[in-house]
Amino acid sequence: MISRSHRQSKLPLLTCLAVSAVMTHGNPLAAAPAAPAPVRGLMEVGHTQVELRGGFWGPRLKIQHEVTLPHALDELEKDGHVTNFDKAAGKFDGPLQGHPAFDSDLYKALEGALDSLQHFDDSKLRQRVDGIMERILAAQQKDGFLIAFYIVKDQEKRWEDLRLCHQMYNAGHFFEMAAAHQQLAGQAKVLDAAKRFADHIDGIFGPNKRYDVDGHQEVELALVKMYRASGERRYLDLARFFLDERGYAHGTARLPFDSKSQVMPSEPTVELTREQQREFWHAQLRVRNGRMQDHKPVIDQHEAVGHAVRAGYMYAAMADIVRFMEAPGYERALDDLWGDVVNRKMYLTGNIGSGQFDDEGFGDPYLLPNKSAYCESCAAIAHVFWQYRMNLLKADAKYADVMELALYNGVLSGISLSGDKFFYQNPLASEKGGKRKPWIGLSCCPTNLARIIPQLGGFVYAQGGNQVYVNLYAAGEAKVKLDQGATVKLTQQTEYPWDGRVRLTLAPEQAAEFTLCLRIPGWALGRVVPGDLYRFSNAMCPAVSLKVNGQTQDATPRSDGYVHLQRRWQAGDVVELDLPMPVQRVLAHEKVKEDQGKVALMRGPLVYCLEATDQPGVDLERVALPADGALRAEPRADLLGGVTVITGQALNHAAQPMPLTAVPYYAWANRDKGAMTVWIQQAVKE
Ligand code: FUB
Ligand code: ZN
Repeated sequence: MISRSHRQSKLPLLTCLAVSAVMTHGNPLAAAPAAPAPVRGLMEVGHTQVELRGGFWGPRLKIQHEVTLPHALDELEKDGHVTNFDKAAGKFDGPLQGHPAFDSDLYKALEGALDSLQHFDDSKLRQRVDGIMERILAAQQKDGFLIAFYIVKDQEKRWEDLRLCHQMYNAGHFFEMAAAHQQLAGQAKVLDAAKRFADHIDGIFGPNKRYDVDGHQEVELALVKMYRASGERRYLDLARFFLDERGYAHGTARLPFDSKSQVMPSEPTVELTREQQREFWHAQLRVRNGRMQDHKPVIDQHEAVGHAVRAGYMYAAMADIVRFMEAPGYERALDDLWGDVVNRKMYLTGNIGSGQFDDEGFGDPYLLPNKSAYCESCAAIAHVFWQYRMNLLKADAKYADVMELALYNGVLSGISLSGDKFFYQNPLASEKGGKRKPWIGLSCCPTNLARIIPQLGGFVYAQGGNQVYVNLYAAGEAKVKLDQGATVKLTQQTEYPWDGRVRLTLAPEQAAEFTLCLRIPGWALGRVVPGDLYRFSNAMCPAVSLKVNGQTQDATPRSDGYVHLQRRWQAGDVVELDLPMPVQRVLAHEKVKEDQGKVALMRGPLVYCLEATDQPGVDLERVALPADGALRAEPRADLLGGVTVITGQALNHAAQPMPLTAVPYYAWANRDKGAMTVWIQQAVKE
C-alpha cells in the first residue's frame, strides 16, 4: 500500500461489482452541494486538504492504515457486528450479537477507513469497506430506520427508553460515517440512506412531536455534519432541538423538568463506599440525572458533570451550534464549562474523567487521582473534538493548546505503537503496569482511535477570511483556499514534537496578500495549560525565534495566542519558527492533593512518565527528584519507535543516587509490563 495524494486515488477504484454497486456514476462532485459555511468563527481546513508526511505523524498514519483499520474490521466481523446487519436484512440465520449500540462501533471503524482511504491507495480495503457498506444498507427499513438490534429483536420497541439504549448514538455514528463516505466517494448513496434515517427521526422527534433526548449524546454533532454534507437546514435544527431539549421533561409537550414527578436521587457524596457509589450510579442510570447531562437545560449547565464522553460530544455540538446559528446562552455556558474542565477537572495528559463516581465521568473539582483515573480513550477524543471546535469558534490559540495536550498524551496513549492493542482507561500511574488489549468487547475506544488518527491532518490548519491559521506543527503539505479565492500551498518540514524547529514554505498560486497566523504554543511561553491547574516550576522560557525569508520577526503573539504575519506572500517564501524545547518540571495546583509534593516532566507538548523497565529494582513511588538536578533530552532512535527520553539523576528509596530515564507517556506499556508514574516525588532539601 503506497501513500499517494488522495486526489489521484479517489475515483478509479471501481474495480468490482460490489464496489460499483455502491458507487453511482456521473460527475460525483457536481452533485455535492457546497457545505454551508459557519456564521461565526473560522472555517475548517479538513484532513482531505492536508497530507501528513514523514515526521511524527506520517509513520503513525501508515500503521493506522496498514494495521489498525484491517485489525479493527477483522475483530468487528468476528464479533458479529456485520452479520447483525445480514440478520436484520433477513440473510443470516445465526444469532444476533451484542447490545443495541453495537452498530456504532462498526460505523466508527468504517469512518476511519473511509478517511484513511483519502490518503492511501488501497483497493483491497476499499472493496472491503464497500462490501460491508452494502450489507449495512441492505438492512435499512423502508421508512429509513436502521438499527440492527431493533430490526431483529422488536420493531415495536425501536424508540424505547432512549436513556439507556443509545438509538441516537447509533444513528449519529451512521451519519458521521455517511458524511465521510460522501467526501471520499463524491456521491450520495450512503448519505441518502443517512438522510432517510435522519428524516425518519425528524418525523418522530421535534417541536409538537415527541420531546425526548438520547442518553448518550453524539447525534447532535453528527446532525451538524449532515447539515454540512447535505445542505439541509432541518438537520441543524434537529441538532439544536436535541440540545435544547436536555433538562426538560420528556414526553409529548415541552414541559419544565419537575424533579418531584420523577425519581431524582440526591447527589452522592464521597463518603459512600465504592460499592455504594456503584449501586447509586446504577440506580441513577434509570432516572434523570447529570450523568447524561440531562439534569438542566444546556444553557444552565455551568459545571462539567457526568459521563465524560457524552459531555465532550455535547459540548462539541454546542460549539457547532454557536458556529452555525444564533444560540443565546450557549456560549456563556460553554465558556463556564470550559473553565471548569480546564481549571479544575483535567488531567495533565489533557484527558478527562476521574471516575470518582464509578460512572466513567467527571468527579469533584481538583480530585484527580492518578492510579484510579478513568480517563477513557474516548473521553480524550471527545475532548479533542470539543477543543477543536472551540478554536474554530473563537479563533483563540488557547483551545488549540489544550487540544494538542490531549492529542499527544491522552489520546495517543490509548493505542500501542504497533497499532493493534488498546487501552480503554488511561491512568497516570500504575503499580503493576498496564497491558493494552488486542480488542475490547465494548469496542468504543479502539474504534474511536481507529477514526480519529486518519482525521488528524484536519486539526493542523484553519482559515478565516484572509487569514491562514497554523494550529499544529506537523510535517506535510496542505492546500488552503482563502475567502478571496486564492489557494495557498503550505509545506511544513519539522520533527515536532521532538524538535521545535519548523520550516514552513508557502506557495500561493499567485502572489497574494494574506495573514499567516502562527500559534505560539502556551508551553513555549511558560504556560503548561491556559489556566492555573498546572504550572512549570520555572516559567522562564528561552525566547521563541521567527524569521521570514531569513529576516528576524517579532515572535510575540497577540492576545489570541497567534503571531500574525501580514504581507504579500509569494511562492517560495519561507517562515522559520524555532520553539525551544527545554525539559520542564511541572507542578499541580495546591488543591490537587494527589499531586502535592510531586513533580511531572514535560518537553514541548509531551508529558513524560517513569516506567519500571527503565529503573529496574526501584520502587517508582519512592523515587525522589531533586529540584535542581540537570535533566537532559536524549534522542533515542532505537527506543519505542524513536523517541526523545529525559535523563537525569534521582534518589532511590534509600536516598542513594540513581540514574533516571523518563519516556513519553503516550509510549508507556509497549515493553515489559511494570509500574509507571507520571508524577514523581520531589526530593526534600536537607
Ligand atoms: O456507551 C457507549 C460508550 O461505551 C461510552 O461512550 C463509553 O464510555 C462506553 O460506556
Ligand atoms: Zn470508549
